[in-house]
Amino acid sequence: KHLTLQLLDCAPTCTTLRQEVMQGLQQSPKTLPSKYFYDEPGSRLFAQICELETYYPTRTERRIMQQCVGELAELLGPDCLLVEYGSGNSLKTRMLLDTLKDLVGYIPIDISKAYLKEAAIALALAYPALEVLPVCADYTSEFELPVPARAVRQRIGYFPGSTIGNFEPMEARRFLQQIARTCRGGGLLIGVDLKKDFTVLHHAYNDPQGITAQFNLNLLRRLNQELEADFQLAQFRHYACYNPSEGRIEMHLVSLEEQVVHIDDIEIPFKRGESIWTESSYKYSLEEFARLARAAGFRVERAWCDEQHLFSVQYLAT
Ligand code: AVJ
Repeated sequence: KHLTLQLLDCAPTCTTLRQEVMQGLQQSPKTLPSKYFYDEPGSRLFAQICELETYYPTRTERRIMQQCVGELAELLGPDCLLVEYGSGNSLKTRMLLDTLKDLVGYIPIDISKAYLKEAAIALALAYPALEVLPVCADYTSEFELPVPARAVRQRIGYFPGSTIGNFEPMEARRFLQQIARTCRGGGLLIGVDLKKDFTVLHHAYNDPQGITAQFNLNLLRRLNQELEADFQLAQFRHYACYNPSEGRIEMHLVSLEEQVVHIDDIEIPFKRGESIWTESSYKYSLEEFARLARAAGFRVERAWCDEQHLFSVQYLAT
């Protein structure tokens, strides 16, 4: 049986990528937006990270979801529209699709078009009664949500994986405010990684198989491919460490030599040991996150944790 899905395409253009990359690499310190990790190979590498023994967030979140999904279904009631920010392979989402009552539809939003298409088709085949309305977009930009055929009682945002940690706290608040506007009358189910022993954090971002390093370096490969840049991948090294005073993992690509990289006609000089800051991953205490959620116009209705308090899944009501 074959199936066609209408995909709403608001993907960032090559021009946007070029502008944001140029801007980041001409700053000091040099930065690149972490959302650009997720081209198709990047999304695949991220899915591999999620299966790593050292990467505790995914399996811990999955375990918490198993515990709380029944209670959540009672809390939310029927006829919800589920809107997922950064849906990736939608694997965790299946727990919600299996349990929420009379779901009106599912809107997976992702920045990687090819990966989104594949995931949305797999999902539509597995859930033939569900209306799946994929949107390819940078979800921090302005875009319209598609309207499902059936009437919606409330919109429920879904933002798992602690991707909220990739935002600077100020931007996190602004983004949560945007979701609160979109889901007014409903709420947001969000995964939030918690502050913990920094050696656990360190190993989660420095796996012995080097998958996280590949994921980080893939960004440079992508810029070579899409912007015809000339990064030599062997001249950069993955570096990740926990910054305890800022409460965040910082991920960098460190230049092993003094070198010059070209994009268009622009020369980007690197000193030996100079880094490109590619990602921050903020960790919150439950209190810190509750403050952030309230500042964004939500109230924490429920917060579920694993026994070791590694990770939390929270339902925020508008
Ligand atoms: C999915 C963005 C939350 O920060 O832990 C995994 C991404 N980066 N390993 C995270 C990531 C390096 C991940 N997020």
